[in-house]
Amino acid sequence: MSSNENPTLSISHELALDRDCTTLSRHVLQQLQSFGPNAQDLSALMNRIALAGKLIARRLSRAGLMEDALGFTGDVNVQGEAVKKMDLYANEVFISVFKQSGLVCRLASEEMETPYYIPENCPIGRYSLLYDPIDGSSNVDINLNVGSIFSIRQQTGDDPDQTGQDLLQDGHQQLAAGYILYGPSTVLVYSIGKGVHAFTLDPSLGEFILSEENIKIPRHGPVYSVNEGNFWQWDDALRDFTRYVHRHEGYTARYSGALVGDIHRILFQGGVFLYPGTLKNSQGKLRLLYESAPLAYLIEQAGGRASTGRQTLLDVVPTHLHARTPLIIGSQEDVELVESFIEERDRQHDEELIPTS
Ligand code: AHM
Ligand code: MG
Repeated sequence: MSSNENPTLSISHELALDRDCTTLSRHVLQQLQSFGPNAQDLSALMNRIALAGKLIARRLSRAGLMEDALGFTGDVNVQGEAVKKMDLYANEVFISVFKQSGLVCRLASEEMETPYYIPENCPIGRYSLLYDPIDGSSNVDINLNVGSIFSIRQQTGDDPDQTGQDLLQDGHQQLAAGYILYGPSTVLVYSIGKGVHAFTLDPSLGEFILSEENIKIPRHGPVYSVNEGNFWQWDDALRDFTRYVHRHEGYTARYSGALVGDIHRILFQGGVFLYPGTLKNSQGKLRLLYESAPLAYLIEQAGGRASTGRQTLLDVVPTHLHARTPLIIGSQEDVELVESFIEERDRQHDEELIPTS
């Protein structure tokens, strides 16, 4: 070392450089400690998801200046919801990115009634990508945060009528899951069953760079995140929980209208997100395969809990591709608190049913 070199400075430079070099694909390989074919596949799949995220982030960042980027298409999707131009664009981005990958045989999303097959990838690929291309679409036209949610599953059976029947399995079958949050910066959070890690898009490099490794959700947090406008439509247990947080110090409400943003906050700060069943939709609004299950996988990997209120969310087997479930997700203690209100009301209900002699 020359006499004018500062050792502390050079160590911190080295660390910074090392961090700058931890790209998503390298991280996947490091996590799996392998360069074998499966590890290469997962690394390539994550790389493709990252590319889709970059393309969507680019369009979102300029949407207000473009003709035809914002607003509705005039169509209604399989869920009966009005489709936005960004929904359609993002859905097509994922398809086109994976068409070229050679790895994914089919894609299933919120915007398509049945899975989209890429026959030329099927003999070798046999991975399925399930995704919500733009989650929180109501935020798009007002320049607030939105997200994409993704889940990768290995195709285990044949699907002769191409309706995705073999995808109707529980959430433990996911190989990888995560989300991309399009906020002040674009952040990709993922898990391949080895912890939860966040990458921030560095626009000058055009790369997602590791920004937070092994994220652990606090066991308890102050946030409760729910659309309280639906209070009148909830059952008593959910009203009991809401009254509880209103009457106890230490809780604060946060609800952005985009699940990904709300979950991101809870992942880092702790708390609970709820989308329970309502009078209009007994199973709530959120779809299991490409919204709730991937987020449940991620939150469990971070040490949290996800539940329908009566069942661990990852245990739920959907009855159809676009099946919905109530979702209660976040810090272990806060989810358990909500579950305790449900259990108590169920107990009272059972007691009422017992005939008195
Ligand atoms: P989307 O995927 O069609 O945008 O719907 C899902 C979104 C979630 O991001 C969000 O938590 C929820 O819908 C908000 O719904 P509501 O307006 O009923 O509170
Ligand atoms: Mg959604």
